[in-house]
Amino acid sequence: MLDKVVIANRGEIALRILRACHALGIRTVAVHSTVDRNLKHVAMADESVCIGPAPSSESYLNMASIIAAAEVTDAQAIHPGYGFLSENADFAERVEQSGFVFIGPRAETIRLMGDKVEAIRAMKDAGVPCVPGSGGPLGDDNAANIKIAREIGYPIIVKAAGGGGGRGMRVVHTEAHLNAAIQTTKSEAKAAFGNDMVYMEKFLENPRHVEIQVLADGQGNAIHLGERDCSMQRRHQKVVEEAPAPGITPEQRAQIGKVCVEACIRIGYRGAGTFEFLYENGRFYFIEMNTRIQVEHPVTELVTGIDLVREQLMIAAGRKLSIKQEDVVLEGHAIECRINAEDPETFMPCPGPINHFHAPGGPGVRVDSHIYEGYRVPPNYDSMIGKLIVHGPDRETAIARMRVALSEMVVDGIKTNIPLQQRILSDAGFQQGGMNIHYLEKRLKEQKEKTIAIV
Ligand code: MV4
Repeated sequence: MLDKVVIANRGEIALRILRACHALGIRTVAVHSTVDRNLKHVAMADESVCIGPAPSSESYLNMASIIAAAEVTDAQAIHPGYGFLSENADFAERVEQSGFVFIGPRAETIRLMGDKVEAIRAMKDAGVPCVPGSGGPLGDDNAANIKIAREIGYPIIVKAAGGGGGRGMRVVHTEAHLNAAIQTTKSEAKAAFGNDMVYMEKFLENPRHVEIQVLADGQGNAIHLGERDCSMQRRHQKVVEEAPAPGITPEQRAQIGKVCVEACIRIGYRGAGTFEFLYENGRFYFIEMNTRIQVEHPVTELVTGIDLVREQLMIAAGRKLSIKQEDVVLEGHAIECRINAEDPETFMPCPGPINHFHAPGGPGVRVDSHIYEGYRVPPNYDSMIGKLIVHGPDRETAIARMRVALSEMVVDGIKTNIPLQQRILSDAGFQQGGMNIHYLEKRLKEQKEKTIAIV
């Protein structure tokens, strides 16, 4: 087993990784910025190293500082968590070249999945169903691009190969707007990602976001852990996630899961990974692969009973996967609400002091959070202060447990989105299940218009 791991992240995921390490008897090194010296996991870690000032560009994104921290503490491996350097192929490469284990896929795999055109090509070749599209980068020939779009059929979406997660895309409804949209997306992509390569897909108007969790050991073994529905989102930020996805049959799950597993084996995938699909009219369309542990991983953990971060550590230690596909049995239903330090109406971040904190509890309730009374949420990072995750024998029970848990939770001193989460959990559409990616934004717009009408 690994003996010492550097946790190259902060907040709830740093704490989550620390707990998984300690449960395996692995010592931990917390690396933190100056404003983060009071983080809960920093106090709990065996060692800690300050890696720079508050701006993440100088701390959590500072590759040299993080690798130096691994060197001075004589650690063996680096866990990047999510965000920050987690999907940076150059970082993974530098970590390995410095003699440490990067807890994630090979740098080459991260690079492949970071190029969305290449990722789609690789997945299509591996038999994964993709959105009808250009099947490659768009050239400068306007007439050729018009022809591609006609074949796909409008509306189409132009996406940057270097984008992902909702950055660098543009929907085109008619031929008259196509070439200008390609040019604009190209120049935005050049500025944002230093790469002006763009591609085209059929624009799916009302899909759901359904993603498949996989684990692979890079030694020829891979399994899938079913899917999560992440359609409840606002501006590409997920708000509520659940597993399993409402309405997906065991047969559909087994079929798409098998396809993902075969793709993992074919590309020599290693570690935890997520295949992101759009799901519309009963069909899955691959859009991207995430090569990291994700924020919403706990819902999969609760329905499968598998500790994903533990598995990441075991794989990084060179162990073969010990779980067989037939051992993966889904039980019940899990829901996660992201808890953010933000105004529940305006969504403005609200950093500040936590004067009072009561965590909910009871059967099937899990709180993944680093906050405590007296902690101050700094203004420098993402506003997520934790996740409330519940599990129950069925979706109705999970919803009931989440509503009670939200009502029990007290976070005083700052504004949080708990009131928003309560409204979502009480919403008829959410309760019905299977709403698409536009549902939450539509409901929020309706509510805002109503409020203005009253005032
Ligand atoms: C799409 C799409 C419709 N059709 N691609 C946005 C995030 C990025 N991962 C891909 N995204 C989309 N790609 C085609 N061909 C709609 C979206 C999309 C979306 C996807 C998942 C979750 C939320 C979303 C919100 C708006 C648009």
